[in-house]
Amino acid sequence: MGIVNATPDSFSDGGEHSDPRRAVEHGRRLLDEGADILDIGGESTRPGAQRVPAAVELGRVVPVVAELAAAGAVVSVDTMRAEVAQAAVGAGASIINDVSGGLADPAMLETVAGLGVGFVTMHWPGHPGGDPSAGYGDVVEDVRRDLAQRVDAALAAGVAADQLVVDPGLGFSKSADHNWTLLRHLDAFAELGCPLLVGASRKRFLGELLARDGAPRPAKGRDDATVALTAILASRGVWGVRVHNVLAQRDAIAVVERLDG
Ligand code: PMM
Repeated sequence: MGIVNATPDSFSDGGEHSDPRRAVEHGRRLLDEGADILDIGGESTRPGAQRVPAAVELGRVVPVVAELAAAGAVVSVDTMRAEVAQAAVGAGASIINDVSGGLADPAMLETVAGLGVGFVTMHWPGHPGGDPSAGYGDVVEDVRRDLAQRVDAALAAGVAADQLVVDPGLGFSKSADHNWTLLRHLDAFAELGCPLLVGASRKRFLGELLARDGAPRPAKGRDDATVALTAILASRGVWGVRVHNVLAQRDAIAVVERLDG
């Protein structure tokens, strides 16, 4: 899943693709590099980001979805708003990727169910309207339990079981240690019975791992570490990785597929 951030303030590539034309160009490049899905977002979720009005998010996302879907891409839209999900699917999107797992907008699950599209339910206790100070006992068990509840809520709202994907939400209300613990225990999520998506690309915990003299490695210097993780995740049977640099991940996945046969 290649990331197309149509926002001026995302943490690793914010601003580069905020003009819809440039976001479309970027999406086409990721398709050429072998992306199976393009994930288009019009609202940054980085720590401290302000929410943007729905009209602004719609204006950023819909034209980019329309062009990339018309170009043959499978398009996912990274949104917490039912209204944006509806318009994006009208423009050709076939997956809604909601970092709040349907909690930020009470209309989201019913909307997705009615649209009959895929739904990525991500774990984020500090979502807008959630508890930003939520702590963990056992992070793996807590995330597994919360995701199980989100899956149950989606099914109860009428989302088809085969349309659901779960994501542990690395970095969302989680420390670097939490992220590493979750990555070490991804098998705990298998019992949810849904494909697993993981978004580690260029995240801060990789910058902290690669820090020099106490200074985290800047976001664009984190791609090699992202590729290393992608290879491991692919060999553990993860369904998808949400990444900025598609070509390098594709190469890693080709190696794993050839080796594991
Ligand atoms: N991470 C970000 C945004 N959306 N969606 C899913 N499903 N999983 C993630 O880990 C995730 C996400 C933040 O990263 P970005 O600002 O580079 O898009």
